[in-house]
Amino acid sequence: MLCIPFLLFGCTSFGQADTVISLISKVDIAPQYQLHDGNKVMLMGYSNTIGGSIHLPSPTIELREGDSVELNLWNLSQGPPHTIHLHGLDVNQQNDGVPMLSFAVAHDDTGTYRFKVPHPGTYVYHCHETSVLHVQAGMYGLLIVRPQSADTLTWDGGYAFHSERAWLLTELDTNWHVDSIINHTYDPLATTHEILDYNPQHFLINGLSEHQLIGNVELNAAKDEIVYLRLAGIGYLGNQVVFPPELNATVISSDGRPIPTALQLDTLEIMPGERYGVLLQSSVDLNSVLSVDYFDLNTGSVVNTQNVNVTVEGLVGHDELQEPNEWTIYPNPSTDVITLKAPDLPAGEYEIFAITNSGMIAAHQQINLMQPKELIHLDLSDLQSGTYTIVLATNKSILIDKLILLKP
Ligand SMILES: [Cu+2]
Repeated sequence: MLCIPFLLFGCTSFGQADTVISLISKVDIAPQYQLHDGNKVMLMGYSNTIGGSIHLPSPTIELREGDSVELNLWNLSQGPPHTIHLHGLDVNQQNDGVPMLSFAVAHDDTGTYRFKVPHPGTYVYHCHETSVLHVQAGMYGLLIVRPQSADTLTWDGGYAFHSERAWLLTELDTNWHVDSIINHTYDPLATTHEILDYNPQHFLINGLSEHQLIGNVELNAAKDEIVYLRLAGIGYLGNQVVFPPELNATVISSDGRPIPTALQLDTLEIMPGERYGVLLQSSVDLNSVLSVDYFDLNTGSVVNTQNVNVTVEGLVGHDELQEPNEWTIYPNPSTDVITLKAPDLPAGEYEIFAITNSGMIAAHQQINLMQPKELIHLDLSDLQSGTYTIVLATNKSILIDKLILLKP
């Protein structure tokens, strides 16, 4: 393999990967990360840049199914070695970031993980070196894999959605975020590490808590808008998410895999390291609260609850494409073939779906619009009578409407 010395990363091969991502592991030398009570703590984390401060969580890695990836790590954290473990992603052992089974990157050194992205879903990445300490220190982030076909689908042949949110749940114990721990000297035998009891005082969603959630971590949607909520737990407590019943929360995936039968529920339990995909859709206006409990894994007792504001108002738009009112489906009700007319639709690749009330895809067709103003036809003669949601999607946008199918 051609290997060219590169300014930032010692050795980078060009032309091999569809996606190249570079992370730098860093450490704070003074408290910088601000908590809800105004106090600041020191972090150890990953960043995209040499300068600037470290954030919780570390940057989200976004990948596309099937792409070949080069993930570079440059360790600038002054002390211990680090890795990037791709939690839940099926890559080979050499590239999975478990130090004893692959490699670790020493201070001032670089390393590259190479893999082909196996499956769409929600994952987490974190350091696997002295991981109890380094994960709490801040070395974690979300990893999201989207399917090849469309950004508005959970996976090929899966569920269509209008918008998505991703929430990473964890805690923070300020006693672990002090100089002697965050800037600890590397000791391969770990004899000098004295791990304190874990008594977190901060209960985080995407690194924020309490009033910090307002305006940052909220669920604002329109009526009938389908929201795909990606949830992941990376703390040392369990989480229980309680949804307002009006959101019709439906769990469709677990740990990055579709579950065989979608599960409608109001309460979802998430254990450390687990990930879930949940579809939310309200048919009524709503001003409510979604709560996240943090509970002790030994005793089961709830230690803290964080509340996320939920607002549903307005109508779900056809607003991502122009001239929404021009989008029509006819005939409606229909008996078999429907015609979609959207005069201002640009030429290009489209996907059409007919989705049942329970969220399953009943019909799916790929369309290549050669010119604007072309009519799109969809044969639904194999489907049973009922109400369907018709979705027209591109990589970036989505049109959605209800159709009634009445069989003779
Ligand atoms: Cu580490």
